[in-house]
Amino acid sequence: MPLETVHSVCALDCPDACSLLVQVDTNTDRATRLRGNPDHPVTRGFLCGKVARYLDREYHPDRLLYPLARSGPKGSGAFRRISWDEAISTIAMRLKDVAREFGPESILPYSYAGTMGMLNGSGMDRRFFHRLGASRLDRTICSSAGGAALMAAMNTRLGTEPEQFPQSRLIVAWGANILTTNVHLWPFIVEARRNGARFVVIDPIRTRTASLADEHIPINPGSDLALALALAHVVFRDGLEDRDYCQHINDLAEYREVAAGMPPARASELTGVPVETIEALARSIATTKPTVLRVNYGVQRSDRGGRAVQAIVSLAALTGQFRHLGGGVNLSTSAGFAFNRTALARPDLQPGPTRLINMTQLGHALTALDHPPVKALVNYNSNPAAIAPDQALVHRGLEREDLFTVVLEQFMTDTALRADIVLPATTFLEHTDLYLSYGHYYVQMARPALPAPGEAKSNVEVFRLLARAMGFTDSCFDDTDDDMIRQALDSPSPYLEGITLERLEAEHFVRLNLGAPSGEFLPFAQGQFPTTHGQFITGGKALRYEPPVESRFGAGKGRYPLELISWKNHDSMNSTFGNRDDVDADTAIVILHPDDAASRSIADNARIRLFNDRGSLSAVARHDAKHQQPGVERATTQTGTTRTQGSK
Ligand SMILES: Nc1nc2c(c(=O)[nH]1)N[C@H]1C(S)=C(S)[C@@H](COP(=O)(O)OP(=O)(O)OC[C@H]3O[C@@H](n4cnc5c(=O)[nH]c(N)nc54)[C@H](O)[C@@H]3O)O[C@H]1N2
Ligand SMILES: Nc1nc2c(c(=O)[nH]1)N[C@H]1C(S)=C(S)[C@@H](COP(=O)(O)OP(=O)(O)OC[C@H]3O[C@@H](n4cnc5c(=O)[nH]c(N)nc54)[C@H](O)[C@@H]3O)O[C@H]1N2
Ligand code: SF4
Ligand SMILES: [Mo]
Repeated sequence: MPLETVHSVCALDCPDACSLLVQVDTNTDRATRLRGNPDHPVTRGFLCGKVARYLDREYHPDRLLYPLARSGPKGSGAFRRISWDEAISTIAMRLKDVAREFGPESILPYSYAGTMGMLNGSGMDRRFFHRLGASRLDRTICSSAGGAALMAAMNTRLGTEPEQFPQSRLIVAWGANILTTNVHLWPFIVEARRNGARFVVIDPIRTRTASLADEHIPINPGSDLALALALAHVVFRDGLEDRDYCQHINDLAEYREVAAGMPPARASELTGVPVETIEALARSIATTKPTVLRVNYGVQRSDRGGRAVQAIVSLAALTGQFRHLGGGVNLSTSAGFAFNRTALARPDLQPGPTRLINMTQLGHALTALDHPPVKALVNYNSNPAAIAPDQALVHRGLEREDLFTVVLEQFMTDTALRADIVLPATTFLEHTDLYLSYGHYYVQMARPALPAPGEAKSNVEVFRLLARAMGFTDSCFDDTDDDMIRQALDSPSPYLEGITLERLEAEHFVRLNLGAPSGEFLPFAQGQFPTTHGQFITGGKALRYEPPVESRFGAGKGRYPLELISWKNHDSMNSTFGNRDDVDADTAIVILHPDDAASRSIADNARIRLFNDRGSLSAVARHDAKHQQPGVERATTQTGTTRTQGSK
């Protein structure tokens, strides 16, 4: 069997952005093996469990192969095969009609990070919708609060390199389930611990990461801001701050004042963390150099979660951790990838100002928005019927007979099922793209390793075809994939200097030009934050703690007694892989403490209904005293495919 090895990149929404090797049988053009590329300095040749089996998804018999048009009532699943010509001309005609009658803002694109590829995720699609004058989508569903926190504190989104973690002496995973969502950081943590580092996890749940820590600090959900302030309180009170480094903090006096208002005893009541634990952790962070705080997106998913992140990042400034290799904070590295997004997305093509619709409010947008109403939805790289909040309302909107919905998909998702036209999409193994990472500092590019099955096309190609059918003659719609990669790399940022398509093609991954070799990037050692005064901003008074409204201490307290955490499923990626049997088997499980179960007479494995004012969820109850605190429930819900639709 003649074999060839092709380089690729995992495009899933994951900080690791793994470098991949695909072994292809050149007689059949079929992949025979998929593995991690051992040469990548961060992802180092192993894969997570999800993608180790990606070829099962690639060759799954349920892959969409041909364009489909709805042939029954909305959502009934009745479709007929149509040609690409018919699909494209129908879509163009309907979009033109809708634009003529209701204005182009009645058309809404809906996409997120099904692929992290720049061309297929924020390239030709953006050009198309800008030129059309469609409503713009505010892509808020995941990381906006945390991103805003980094911007407020440092005016950039940079984080400690994974390669530096072995030098850390104290690693705090704060709302970060590393073994499940960012597994390539783990070997660096193992190395650090071998060198004597302590590993502490702050998480309401005893996750698999927490159970392997030196110390797990369970915390009440949404109370991290109180903990972070109490830690600062102890540091100030005991004079443990890094005085020299504090010169780089813009609002130090205000920060001290706010922290003074959160003594450990008060924080202990709010967070459930014992006073002694708070005192010890504060001392340990202040006196252990270097300490690195790995914060992930768990923390920012509650009221004032952004401020909680800002308070956590502030601890690193207060204790001078930014000075040291192996110190600081790692939430995101994405600002390193200063691609020329204007050239990619061409916002200048917009005919004028257009409205912005928050993607988390899709249900409202589809059912209540007026002037103009949303009359056409073009969905790609996302599965809103499964992942968008207020799901019942989203489904009601998607099922409107007068809504024209186009879905570009690899599988018949819950969203595709409710479409008028479904277009078969390529996977990242089948198209060209350029990749950033939000967990390391290597730019990557991938060429198709495998042929597209059936008549599947890349998003880039589909939006090119649609642009032509709409009569858009701007030359940017003729750009090839390579043209677009060159345009994206043509950036004024020094980080991208010297990084060309040719280099990416030859080297597959290229380190950003950060002015320091791997493991030595220390941008804030002398302050020099890209803020107005070059100083770090804690937020001062804005860090005031208020319990989340729906938490046990919030304004709505007592209304509902339990707090629910929807953490990430180990075996799937948001709703992707939801069609796998083993993932499905683990779907819609609510894990609760036996005390909470007993007081409600809920037996282990009983089918239960979980509800609040917004909706309800049918799930199987599991008792767990080892990993669970009383009062905190944990749900894994997939609802990824037709098989599991409606379970949330
Ligand atoms: N296997 C797998 N990997 C993934 C994904 C997936 O679906 N599956 N999704 C990807 C995506 S899109 C993202 S955004 C990342 C997310 O990656 P993470 O942020 O690491 O994942 P989460 O499970 O959302 O949250 C992390 C931890 O925060 C905890 N947590 C929840 N609320 C709080 C709180 O109030 N305070 C504290 N301290 N902790 C809290 C949760 O119990 C969880 O263990 O993962 C990416 N990787
Ligand atoms: N139930 C549930 N809801 C969630 C989450 C969860 O874990 N569970 N996570 C939350 C978070 S943190 C996030 S970031 C969002 C994520 O929400 P989404 O970004 O919608 O993520 P997925 O559910 O994985 O859906 C991505 C879809 O894109 C498709 N896709 C992948 N590549 C391509 C491509 O190249 N072209 C086209 N046309 N399609 C492609 C995949 O087949 C998949 O159906 O969801 C949020 N909501
Ligand atoms: S999902 Fe993340 S860890 Fe898994 S292969 Fe992709 S980039 Fe790597
Ligand atoms: Mo996310």
